Amino acid sequence: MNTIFQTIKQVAFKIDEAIKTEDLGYSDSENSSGEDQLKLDVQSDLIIEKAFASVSIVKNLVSEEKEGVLELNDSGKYTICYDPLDGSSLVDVNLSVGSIFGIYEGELKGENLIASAYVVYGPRIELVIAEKNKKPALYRAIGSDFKYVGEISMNEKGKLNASGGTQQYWCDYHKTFIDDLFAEGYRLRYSGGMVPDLHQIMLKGGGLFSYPGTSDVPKGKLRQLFEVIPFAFIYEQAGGQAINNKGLRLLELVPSHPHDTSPCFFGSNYEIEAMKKAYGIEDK
Ligand code: FBP
Repeated sequence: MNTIFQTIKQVAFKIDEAIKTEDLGYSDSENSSGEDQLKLDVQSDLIIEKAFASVSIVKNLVSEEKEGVLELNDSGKYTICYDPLDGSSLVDVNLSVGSIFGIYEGELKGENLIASAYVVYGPRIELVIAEKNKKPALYRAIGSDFKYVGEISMNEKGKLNASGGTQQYWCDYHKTFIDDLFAEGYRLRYSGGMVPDLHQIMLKGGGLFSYPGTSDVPKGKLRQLFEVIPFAFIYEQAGGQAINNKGLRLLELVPSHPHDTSPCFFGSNYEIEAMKKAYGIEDK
């Protein structure tokens, strides 16, 4: 597994370099969700593909930017599902973005995720790695390497609220739930970049990130294999929770298509229990 994490560290520096130097324009291609691809999306995807091509324990790669499965090594053990540059549309306004990696063994579903990692490209490059039975580990790029900073642990209750989804299409009880959090004194922290938003909530001790199903996008926007499940693993390892609009743990999701999305709620225990109450979800 260490070879995979080392490769992610190498990739992080290359993508950071590309962000700082490359053309921010659109390519003439679309990703499999029909979204116009930035040249940086395509470039970041290629950087990751090239870097893992020689990592023999990696059997397959599945990218948010591409349709289908890229087979690398027959004798490999793991499939890496990744979002090469999440929030890429924020680069041209100089906001933080990220890369997300989910490492699966066997069928691509939540319970088969065995480790995950993400990189934040912000004022500094930071990396978070999560493995089973360990608190997530935070690393920071110093010079040409990553230095271990420490473990990440969430409090029972936080102060930050990142509420995604188009508000005019929120259902009433979701609106009431979010308004009640603000009435309790929560502060709004939503940049439009899932990686920096979830990173901030975890490092600042807790709160809630939500991207619900809405009347215009009932299944939510964020992708299960590349975005939602890898972060659910990290949040649970840090002592938080991660569920969908029905109260199902996001780590129990079984996507029927690699690009399936899901409504998602990530947070410390107090906020997730408050969400369940607002949604009328009883604990089984
Ligand atoms: P991409 O993976 O296509 O970049 O989209 C994901 C994302 O940008 C998340 O990072 C973010 O949380 C969300 O979409 C923002 O959505 P919206 O623009 O609807 O607030």
